[in-house]
Amino acid sequence: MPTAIITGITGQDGSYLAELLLSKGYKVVGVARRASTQNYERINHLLDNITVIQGDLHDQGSLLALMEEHKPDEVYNLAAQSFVPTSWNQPALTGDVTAIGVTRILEAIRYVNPKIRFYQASSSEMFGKVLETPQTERTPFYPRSPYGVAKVYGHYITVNYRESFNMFAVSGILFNHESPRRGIEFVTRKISDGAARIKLGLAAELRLGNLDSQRDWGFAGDYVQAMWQMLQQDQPDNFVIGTGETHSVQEFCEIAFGHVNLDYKDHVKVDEKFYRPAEVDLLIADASKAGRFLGWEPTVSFAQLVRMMVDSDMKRHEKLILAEKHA
Ligand code: NDP
Ligand code: GDR
Repeated sequence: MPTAIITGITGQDGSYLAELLLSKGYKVVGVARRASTQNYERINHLLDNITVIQGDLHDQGSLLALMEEHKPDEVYNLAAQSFVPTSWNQPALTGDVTAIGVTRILEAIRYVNPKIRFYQASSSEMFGKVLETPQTERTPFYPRSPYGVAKVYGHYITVNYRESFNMFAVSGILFNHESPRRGIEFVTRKISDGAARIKLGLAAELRLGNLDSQRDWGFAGDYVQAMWQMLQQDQPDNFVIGTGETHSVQEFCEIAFGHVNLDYKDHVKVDEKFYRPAEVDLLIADASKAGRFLGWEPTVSFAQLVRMMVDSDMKRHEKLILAEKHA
């Protein structure tokens, strides 16, 4: 039975990847940082089948101990300070976790067993102010936030350990991927949750920032499949993963509100508070290399994704309302 370590197990992707690896017969060890209150909402349903260990990307010793104790075959580094706006408020912390944290894991692997296969969660935010459209593995980077800058470091240190120490270290350059488990502050989930709350009379308006930015949005469940496939190749490499379609935040609003028979124009208010110091205007992936080498392709369309998220938030709020009534 192969063993996989997943950092960021409590996050959106961690939970989907754990489900996938369990279905493939892996022993799954998740790394979670210590908090005064446990935040295992996304993995509660998996706790009987996975091992969760305390560890932190700030702490080299905890990562070394992890590799020594669990002797993984594969390590997926999904942990990061991943919210772009926070990276302007906490740029040094973002650099320490999202950039240097990658080096700490690579060092732990190198010292304990350099044969361990390593996946780094790189990001389309590295393309930032894009120098080419669509973006491929060869498009130069131009990050626009401390988060994007940190991810560029994480990407290159992964490539560097591959080239310096002959390690099986891959960088998956994933475009935005969403799901009902997406963190509530990211724009897609903020909209699906907002539309549901407004529909159910729990809120009157939804305040958003730039409605014109365009993203290549896919379903997280599809994207964790690509992560696993990258580690099953004969050679370590970099792969772009995305749908090849781009849509604006406004289009997301139109479909989300339309799905519950509302017009977003009646409820969405633009609030400059949510504008960013430097914006990424347009991202669109050319994932043809992943298609050729991994046989990967997305299975959920943009409209299906939006409706899936709104349906899930409607159900969640309806349940909460019912529970309150019976309390
Ligand atoms: P989330 O923000 O949902 O999850 C991030 C995870 O990292 C959480 O489990 C968080 O723990 C953990 N974490 C944060 N800081 C530390 C730390 N110091 N030590 C250990 N763990 C830590 O992100 P996603 O699941 O959406 O994304 C997974 C990875 O993929 C991230 O690296 C992200 O940057 C990257 N990525 C995401 C994309 C997307 O569209 N979702 C696209 C491209 C890349 P806690 O729960 O305690 O906060
Ligand atoms: P992003 O995701 O920055 O692309 O990073 P996010 O959903 O935060 O923003 C997408 C776009 O929507 C615009 N926007 C708003 N964003 C938020 N969060 N809140 C708002 O109210 C709002 N209004 C408009 C933003 O300006 C932006 O243009 C995500 C993260 O998961 C990263 O970790 C990951 O690497 C990239 O996707 C790929």
